[in-house]
Amino acid sequence: PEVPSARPGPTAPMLPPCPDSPPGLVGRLLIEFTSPMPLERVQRENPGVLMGGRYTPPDCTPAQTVAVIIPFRHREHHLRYWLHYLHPILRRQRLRYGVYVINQHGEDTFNRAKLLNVGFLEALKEDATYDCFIFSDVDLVPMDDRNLYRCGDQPRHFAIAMDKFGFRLPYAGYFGGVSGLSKAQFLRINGFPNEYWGWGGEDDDIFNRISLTGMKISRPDIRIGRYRMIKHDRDKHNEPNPQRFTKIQNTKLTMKRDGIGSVRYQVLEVSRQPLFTNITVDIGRPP
Ligand code: UD2
Ligand code: MN
Repeated sequence: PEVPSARPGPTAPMLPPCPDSPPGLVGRLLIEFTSPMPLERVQRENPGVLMGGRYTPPDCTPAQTVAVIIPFRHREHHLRYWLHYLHPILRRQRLRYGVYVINQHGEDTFNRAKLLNVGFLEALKEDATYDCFIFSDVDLVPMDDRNLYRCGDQPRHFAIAMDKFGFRLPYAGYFGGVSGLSKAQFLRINGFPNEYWGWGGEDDDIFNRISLTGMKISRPDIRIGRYRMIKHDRDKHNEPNPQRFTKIQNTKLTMKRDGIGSVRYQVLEVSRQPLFTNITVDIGRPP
């Protein structure tokens, strides 16, 4: 009988695995936030990005599928810079990825970590093959494209040398800004806390969860993990959370009941934009 040809057809191309070190990275990048950044320009400059902010390398098969999750409210002009800088970087890194902006509805107190939990669940509803989750502030842009937005065998902290901290790690247990966990690592720590309303502490709670489950943080070289943060004032309705100092003492007790297994929210809108998927969500308000 006729043996079906193993030759790759136009519908199912057989591409080689993407290389561990992608060729064509440029290294140190010039990042500035002064020139205006219209979305139309960003769209024009990223024709390979599909609706919803999805991308798949044309020339190789990536080992992972990466969901980039951004906690968000009222930061449209930061998002335009983020999209402008990050899409070309992620493309050069040969990632298969999607960008999810998790937009907190209403004007109640902001809750970054809860939004990130929502992002994890909603991204998986969009595409069940996501196996790596990168959680990024909207105002942070890497200054070096060798800082690969991938997951590894330990949770990864990417934003280790920020301009606002003099390009140093502010303290050993710092896990803020941009971090990445595989699906399995995220589930192992019961996701992130839902009960940190307002600014601060949630990143330290996540660090505690990782340590308490016996995992170790992996970080890039300090020369590569450099970031610029777009200068900003503290937002309205994201005042420093006065409970944060006591809460981070109790992660061991709270992480079992408070996390991805207990997150309650209501999705109000999912809209696929040219460069990202916007998910507007009602996450409630502090008790
Ligand atoms: C630091 C950490 C951040 C987080 C936060 C405490 C750095 C670079 N980042 O950020 O990861 O731990 O402290 O909660 O150290 N956001 C909005 N709208 C708002 C408020 C916040 O979109 O009204 C989002 C946005 O993605 C922002 C992020 O939340 O980048 C963190 O808030 P921030 O930028 O005000 O806090 P910052 O810079 O002190
Ligand atoms: Mn910030």
